[in-house]
Amino acid sequence: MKRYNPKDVEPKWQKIWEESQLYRANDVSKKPKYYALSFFPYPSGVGLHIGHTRNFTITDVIARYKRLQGYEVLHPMGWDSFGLPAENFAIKTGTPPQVTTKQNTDNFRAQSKRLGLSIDWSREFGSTDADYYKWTQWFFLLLHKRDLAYRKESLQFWCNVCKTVLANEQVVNGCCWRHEDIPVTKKNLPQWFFKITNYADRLAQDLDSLDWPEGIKAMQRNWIGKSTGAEVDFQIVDSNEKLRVFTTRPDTLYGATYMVVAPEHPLLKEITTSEQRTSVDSYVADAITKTDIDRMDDSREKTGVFTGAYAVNPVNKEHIPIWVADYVLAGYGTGAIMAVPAHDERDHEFAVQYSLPIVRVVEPTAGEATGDDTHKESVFVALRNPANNTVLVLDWGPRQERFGGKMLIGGGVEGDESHQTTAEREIVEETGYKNLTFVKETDYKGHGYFYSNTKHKNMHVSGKGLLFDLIDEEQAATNLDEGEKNKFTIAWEPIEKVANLLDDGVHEAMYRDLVLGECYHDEGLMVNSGEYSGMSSSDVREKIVVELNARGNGEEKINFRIRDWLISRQRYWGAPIPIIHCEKCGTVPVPEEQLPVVLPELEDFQPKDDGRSPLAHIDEWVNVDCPECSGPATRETDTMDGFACSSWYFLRFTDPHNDSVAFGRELAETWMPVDMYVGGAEHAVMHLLYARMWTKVMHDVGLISFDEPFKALRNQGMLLAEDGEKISKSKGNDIRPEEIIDNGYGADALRLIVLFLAPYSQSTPWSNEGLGGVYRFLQRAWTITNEYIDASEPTSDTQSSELLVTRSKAVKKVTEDLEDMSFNTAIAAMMEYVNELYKLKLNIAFSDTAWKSAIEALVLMLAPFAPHMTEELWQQLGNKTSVHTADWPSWDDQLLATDTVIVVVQVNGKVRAEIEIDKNMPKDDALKLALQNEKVASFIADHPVKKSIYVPGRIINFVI
Ligand code: ANZ
Ligand code: ZN
Ligand code: ZN
Repeated sequence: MKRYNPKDVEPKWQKIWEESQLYRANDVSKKPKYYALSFFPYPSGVGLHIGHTRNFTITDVIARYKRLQGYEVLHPMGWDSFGLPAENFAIKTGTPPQVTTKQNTDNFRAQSKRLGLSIDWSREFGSTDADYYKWTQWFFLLLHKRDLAYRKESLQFWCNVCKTVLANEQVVNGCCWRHEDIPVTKKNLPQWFFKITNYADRLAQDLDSLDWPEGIKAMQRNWIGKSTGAEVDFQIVDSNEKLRVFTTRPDTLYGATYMVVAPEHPLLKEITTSEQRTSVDSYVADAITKTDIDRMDDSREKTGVFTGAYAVNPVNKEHIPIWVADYVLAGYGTGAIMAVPAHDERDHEFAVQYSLPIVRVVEPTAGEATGDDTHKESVFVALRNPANNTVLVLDWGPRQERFGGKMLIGGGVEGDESHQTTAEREIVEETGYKNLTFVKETDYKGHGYFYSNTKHKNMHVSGKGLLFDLIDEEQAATNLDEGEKNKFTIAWEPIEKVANLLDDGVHEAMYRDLVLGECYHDEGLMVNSGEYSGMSSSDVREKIVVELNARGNGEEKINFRIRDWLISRQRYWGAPIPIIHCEKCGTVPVPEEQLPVVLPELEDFQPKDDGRSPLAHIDEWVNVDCPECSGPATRETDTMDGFACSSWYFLRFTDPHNDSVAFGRELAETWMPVDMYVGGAEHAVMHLLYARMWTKVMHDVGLISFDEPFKALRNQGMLLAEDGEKISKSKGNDIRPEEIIDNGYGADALRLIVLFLAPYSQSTPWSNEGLGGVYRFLQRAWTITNEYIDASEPTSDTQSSELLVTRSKAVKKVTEDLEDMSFNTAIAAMMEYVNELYKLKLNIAFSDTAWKSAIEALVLMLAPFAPHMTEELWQQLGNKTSVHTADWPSWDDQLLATDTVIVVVQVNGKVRAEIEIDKNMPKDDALKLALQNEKVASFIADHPVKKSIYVPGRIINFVI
């Protein structure tokens, strides 16, 4: 028998695949199409790292699995090769980026090939290839023609290390995204922008239709920041001017007790009274030197100055003071606000600071009034233990009909007791704690509407929130009867956790106010609001806007937080912006037939501090004739942000060699949108947003019929070093893919281990032991296949049904896991399958005819994961064509119609998943299986499991 030796097998098949162009995507195939794509990699000098390996392997397994299922698969690769690292390397060493980029991409390509990726290499290109960036420039001109690219002088984020401006998306916590410890500064420069704001609404809306991780969608929605509200005019007292504000809460107008304008507000000078002028002027002079980032920092103490002017609140005609304060930004909304200190945190802080009135207009409410509710006056009580900063939480079991779940202490007022007496009585009754001090109570009520299971009525409970502190932990016997006692359990929970634990909105709101000092921002019952009192805030919001509209005092308004995308970079290694500046004609686009504007070779890479690109210093490149008047003119010397180049590369892969158009429509329609896009989560609001915008532009221009580029997106988690640390070259804990291949484990074992370590989406430490384990598994699969081959041809006419059932079970499990991208459990199932085959081999001779399909299924299922080894085995099994063009095995449901049951899996009593298991599966196996479920695993995360309960055949509950 031949030994399994990846060093023989892998290079052999890589060569054969390359020569036969096995993975070439056929544009005119009749099969259904599938486009699998990994994020555009940046070919860095250090070569492919282990994170790339995980990313590329995930995409490759999917591509291979889809091929076996009969799809025509496009799985291309190219290089996002513009960017600062190559340029910085050139500054250090003098080696031009053109040279290092070529070396690095050669290296990346060779390393990718050694991983056995099923890539159609005929489609490879780099964003630095002139026949690619020619079309990037062409798109720039297209945007320019459609008024979607414009130049404007403005104050922009600037990184002093990168020596270039940055887009808002590239500023992370006030620092450059490449240098997370270098705060950005601002520079006033003329800059090129793409008008992404024109697409804000669609970019937010269309997220709904995408099969993307919810976290990424939420980050995009947040970044776009769609905010629906109203603009409202406030008449300024003794003036003809009106002050217009943007508010998301017109329903809180009765609670607006003062107004604030930004220091840059155009009306400020005019409305400031002479008495207040000096203090306003000095405040403004100070405020405008601060960055918006500082001004948005909520941990900063609020400052401001009274302008001396008043405005009229349009709903109640009250005169309210107008202040200037830097927490209001000039660039958002109208640059002025109505302040509602009872319901907005920033306004609240400011009002407390300057003793401005605070008027509550919304009372916390949960559930909805039905009209026939029975009212009961009640209390909501937070009992705090100052000795260890915990608060008592009652758990009433699963929440139903808006009742139950985790709540504070609560209860009904009896007779004419005060809320405080009620609260004290309830605490002792329900918990036994008796030595308490009263701390405070709310001056408003909360409202809960729910259906009472015991009273069989719709209930409305309303009452104050109260806070008590425990003096000591002495407990009296609770005087609950047995029936009532068992209805709930009590637990002391850490103060910072309680708000998120509480299942009832009113309890949560009371807790946030009493213990955390937070405002109430949600919907509720209107109070102190004239004719609107007693209505729900959401109804009032609509009514007030209608009314303001009718009186000409305001209107509905949608605002977006996103700003236009700044794409100019004052750096060399990017695609030149195809624009010429002429004194006579102004901004002139380079005529299309003159594209590409080739990036000239350079000798001095040093960026200058004058805020201009090194290109600005090459006179013979800069000076050109104006394409319109032929007079003297100069080229634009800014280059495009690399994110422009990666905003359409996925389209170019569909038609990579076209030199008359960026891509042919028919080919784009054939392959696009990308069916599965895989990469890290760090591009949530950069690349993924920009690419969506470009796709929408191309759609609107009529170049393509779809307007979203990536149908499904998945993020792989990070691979960490064996000790759980982040991998970095400087720490010396690097894991090099090529070393693992060279050490004799081979690419197949490497591919298996990066998928086997954890669910693909989770971060996980590397494991050398795990690598050994998957290698041994491959050896066992190899050996049993060879034992089968070496045994003579099947002779008997027996067909073991046990073998057939085992095979069917494994195929079903692996197929379902692959559909869910649950690669680690698919591998575990194949390991299990191999173990079972070894056991069956003891009793069932290889002459049994069922062995053929059992062994073939093993090889086929392993093929996407271990493409080299399985190709070799497939050939040894006597096949003349590639295993990678074979058919995915199927299973026989009839064979499996046995004894399985659906078991509900709970975490802390909440249903999180359902799993299908063998009726007679022992407890430990059932628990293990439940823990492998991705949903369950995500809820448990790294909390220790305190207790596992198994009600056979029905429920599993993990207590964490
Ligand atoms: C009254 C109010 C009551 C508000 C309330 C909020 C809660 P988003 O959701 O981010 O769009 N605002 C408006 N313009 C502002 C500016 N230029 N600088 C700082 N704050 C500004 O935020 C909109 C809310 O932020 C607006 O709604 C306004 O405060 C404030 F219970 O108006 B609101
Ligand atoms: Zn930087
Ligand atoms: Zn001209």
